[in-house]
Amino acid sequence: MKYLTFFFYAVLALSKTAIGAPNFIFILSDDLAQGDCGSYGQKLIKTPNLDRMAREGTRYEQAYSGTSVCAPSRTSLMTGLHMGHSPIRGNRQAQPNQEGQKPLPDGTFTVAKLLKSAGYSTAVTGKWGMGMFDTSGSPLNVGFDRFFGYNCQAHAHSYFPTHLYDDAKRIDLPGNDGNKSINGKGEVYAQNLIADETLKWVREHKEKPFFLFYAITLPHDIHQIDNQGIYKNQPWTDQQKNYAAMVTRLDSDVGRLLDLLVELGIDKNTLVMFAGDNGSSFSSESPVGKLFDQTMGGKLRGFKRSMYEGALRQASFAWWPGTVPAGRVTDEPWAFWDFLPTVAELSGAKIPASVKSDGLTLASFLKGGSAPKRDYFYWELHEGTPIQAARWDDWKAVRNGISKPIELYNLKTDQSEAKDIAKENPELVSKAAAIFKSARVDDPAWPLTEKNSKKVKKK
Ligand SMILES: [Ca+2]
Repeated sequence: MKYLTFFFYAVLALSKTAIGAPNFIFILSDDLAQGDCGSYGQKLIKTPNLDRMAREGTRYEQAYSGTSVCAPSRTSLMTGLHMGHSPIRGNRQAQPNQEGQKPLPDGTFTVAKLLKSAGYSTAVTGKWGMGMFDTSGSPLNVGFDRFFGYNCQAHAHSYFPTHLYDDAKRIDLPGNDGNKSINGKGEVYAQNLIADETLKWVREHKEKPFFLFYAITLPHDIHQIDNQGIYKNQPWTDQQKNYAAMVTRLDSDVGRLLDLLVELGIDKNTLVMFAGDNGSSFSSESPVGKLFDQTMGGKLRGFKRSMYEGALRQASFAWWPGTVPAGRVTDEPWAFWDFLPTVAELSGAKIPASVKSDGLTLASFLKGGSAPKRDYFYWELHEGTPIQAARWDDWKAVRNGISKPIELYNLKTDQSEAKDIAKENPELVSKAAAIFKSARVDDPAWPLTEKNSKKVKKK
């Protein structure tokens, strides 16, 4: 009888999910530069586990984020929408001096909802930034069963915060000062706790399909670390040492998760994707950007909050032993809004007919095939004057404000976007202008005018 009961529940558990449906983990790092990782050429900062992902999996030279700051980039990843259709197109506090960003609107469809509908367990750990718990954008209202970490981006500026959230419940960390300067200190380094809770959740959910969105805040500003580790005695500033130690901690926490998947025997049934959420927060001339050569010798132009490749191209890997080819490096492009249709295909979960994703499935590309063909990629960003970018084939167009001229670059011959060839190519500029118009729907919250300009703090 006992066995019959077990069998009954086992069948019930499997009935909503296809047998053998893979687990999905998306690890998102915050403000990591492509050039911070060893497999992209970094010499001073050690990233052995990300290097392992590249060696045992596939490394992407042209993986594009949703846009070039946190909240909208994450929105694109979660919703399958590019910035022309995204409900969030810039970082914005919901209320001044309160925790939480402008929330995802009621009814927003997400990767978590999709997979939950197919019987997956779902969790997000780390930093959210798409709505506090009492709003429509709460992670617990958009398809996640489990939350642990920071809800608010501003709160996440402290790595020794006075509190975190366990689901929607505030947990106090009384030994921490919550100081948002490099001098912050305390008893609990938030990422250590977040990493432990993340691994615990995976361990508890190993038996049936799960989706984990692991949004690690490192190495985002403010640059605080509990231990400078192997960089302690380097002749660098504390900010440089802390930054390097944060990238290496991010790396070792990725390693802990990969090791756990192997230990639990679920590595061959788990797709792990890794990417930064936007480019470096440092210019190439800043002490951190320069010391660590984040632009890889000037290979990529621009950083966070711009529309150039250094802001949009991320360090990115896919790891799924036996399914994703080992050691492959590809420069075929893809973007965050492809993640939703990709997991739909790989899991067999059905996207409702009313939901239109801007993305294309990467299922075959991940397994060694070619990237899907598309008409264009589109980005915009509302931080001060709204800015736009588009890419089709090897052409890249950037407009740094509605009244600014459209710049045009050929990424094949000019990856660093050094030579604006708009004047010589009026027909391509016209094409870019048409994309800048047709790729987007107007949203009163994100008007494409220069009137809502405000000064944005630059590092
Ligand atoms: Ca970020």
